[in-house]
Amino acid sequence: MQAFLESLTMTVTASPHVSRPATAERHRAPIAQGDQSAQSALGPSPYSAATSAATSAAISAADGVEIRPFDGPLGAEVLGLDLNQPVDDATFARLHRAHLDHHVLVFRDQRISPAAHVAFSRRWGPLEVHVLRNFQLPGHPEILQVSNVRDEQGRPLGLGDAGVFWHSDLSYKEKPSLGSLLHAQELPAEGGDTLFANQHLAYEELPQALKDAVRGLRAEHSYLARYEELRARNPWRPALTEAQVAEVRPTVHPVVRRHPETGRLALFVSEHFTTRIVGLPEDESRDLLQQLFAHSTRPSLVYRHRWQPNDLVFWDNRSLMHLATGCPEHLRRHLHRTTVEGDAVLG
Ligand SMILES: O=C(O)CCC(=O)C(=O)O
Repeated sequence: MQAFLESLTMTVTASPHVSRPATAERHRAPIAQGDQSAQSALGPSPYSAATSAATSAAISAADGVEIRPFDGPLGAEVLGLDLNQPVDDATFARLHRAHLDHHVLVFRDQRISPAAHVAFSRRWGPLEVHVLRNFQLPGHPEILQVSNVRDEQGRPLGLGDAGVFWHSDLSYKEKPSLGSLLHAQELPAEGGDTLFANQHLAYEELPQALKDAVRGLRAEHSYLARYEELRARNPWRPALTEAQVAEVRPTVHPVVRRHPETGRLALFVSEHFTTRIVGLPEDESRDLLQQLFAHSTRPSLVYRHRWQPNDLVFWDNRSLMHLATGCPEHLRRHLHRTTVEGDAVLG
């Protein structure tokens, strides 16, 4: 294993991609193809970036919804959809296909209520309730407030330091999350971007020897891995009760996971929650994880989301890791997150 670690060379060259939509013309496909894409969305399909990007970008005359892939390693924006209205099955199938192909969907200009956010999120599966109950949106236990805003008594409304380390949501659970939907409520004038890194590409771009070496490995994930470190930085983070600790017991997952819908392989370790590689001596485990963490967040794999008012961003936790870049402390940033339940991780 040591030899593999030494042979892994990392090149950090390109800067993260920002949200430049590819031109609609470049990706536009005939309407009939869009309909076929909708119909084929429910079956497992081998991944094909070129064809699926083209089909999911088709503009359907029926719904007027446009899906524009970004010119980068992941992501697409969705225009012309009002999530206050129910999404019909054909449009939903297109969104589903696009989500599998691009891993992040940015729904622009969604002036929706928390109830509409929850209702749309439920279309993708049952919703999780976060272990830190005190940061729920009152009346909506499925919404976690990601916020640095304080109430009149000075108490934080939400988890102000969510996502300061790269992670995939709820990877510490036996069944980690399928995806998360984050809705902008109040944005800072400066900073506050979110980065997303494509873990399929991270796996595919590993040197072959390392790819083979990590394929059968398993790693432990723990919610507690860096909890005390975060609490030392941010004393407003509550101490966990015994019941909360019991809710987030460490779990073990394959280091390389198979996406349950596309079958595509992805790296599945993160600096936030992964504590060790099972069965390796401590120093080898630490070295290998450090190499994988660095490799999996190389700028060429990353899309930088610069938030616009009322964006609703839906990402696939089975394909990506993400990171909150933070904003100056005196600026307010407030978002609502729902988290869709996923499946046990396949190796
Ligand atoms: O606030 C953000 O930009 C991301 C928050 C995050 O990482 C999370 O909710 O898991």
